[in-house]
Amino acid sequence: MTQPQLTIALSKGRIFRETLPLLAAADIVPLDDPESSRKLIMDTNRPEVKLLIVRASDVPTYTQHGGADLGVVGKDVLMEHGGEDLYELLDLNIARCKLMVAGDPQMDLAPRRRLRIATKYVNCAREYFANRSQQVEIIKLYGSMELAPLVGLADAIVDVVDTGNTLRANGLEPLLHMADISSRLVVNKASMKTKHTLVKRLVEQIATRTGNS
Ligand code: PRT
Ligand code: MG
Repeated sequence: MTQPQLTIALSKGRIFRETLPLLAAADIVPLDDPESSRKLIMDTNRPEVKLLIVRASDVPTYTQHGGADLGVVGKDVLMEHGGEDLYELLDLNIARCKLMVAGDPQMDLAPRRRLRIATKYVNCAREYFANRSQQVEIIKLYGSMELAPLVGLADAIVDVVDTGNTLRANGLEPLLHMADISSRLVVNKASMKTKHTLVKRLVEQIATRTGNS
């Protein structure tokens, strides 16, 4: 009998790098390096396990529709996506950062003020400011958010912050803490049923490295 395949979607860069030791705990070692290879489907030492290299923001979409069984994705991306048809299996405790409102340190953020917020996290921003009962106009951007307040496109931004160096280099400061972020292992609901044994074993093995076991 042939074993079912298990596919895991993840993005290259920091998530790939920080996921490697966790996969190794499950005896999964990629046979290529996504930084040098152009392959989008990567073989591993385990013939039944493949890694799919996708944009960070596409991981929930691939996984939700069964393009991948599992995904490794930042909680920021997951919250923004909504996570329909996905189960969150594990907090992997990697690629940690914070989702913040940032802007000029002199900025008046009082809830009575109507703000223009530039962000790629449109849904997260809308929900956060609604909970503060603050009126906002959201301007969707795909990158270089820090530029928006500098040229008067927005009063403030919503973005993930690690060291804060990128903000400071542009004269901005983190102002309001929205959420602590780390990457999560997600599974599509159908795969959870049909590949339960494989998924369960993988989760147990990875959990020994994440402090979840
Ligand atoms: O780059 P691309 O547009 O393809 O996608 P992406 O930016 O979403 O992917 P990637 O690999 O950059 O980030 C993947 C995940 O890593 C995010 O979804 C977060 O969960 C997590 N993460 C952790 C971060 C950071 N730390 C981080 N610092 N994601 C982005 N950043 C950015 C930050 O916004 C700033 O522009 O990195 C820059 C440096 O941060 P500072 O604060 O250290 O200066
Ligand atoms: Mg990036």
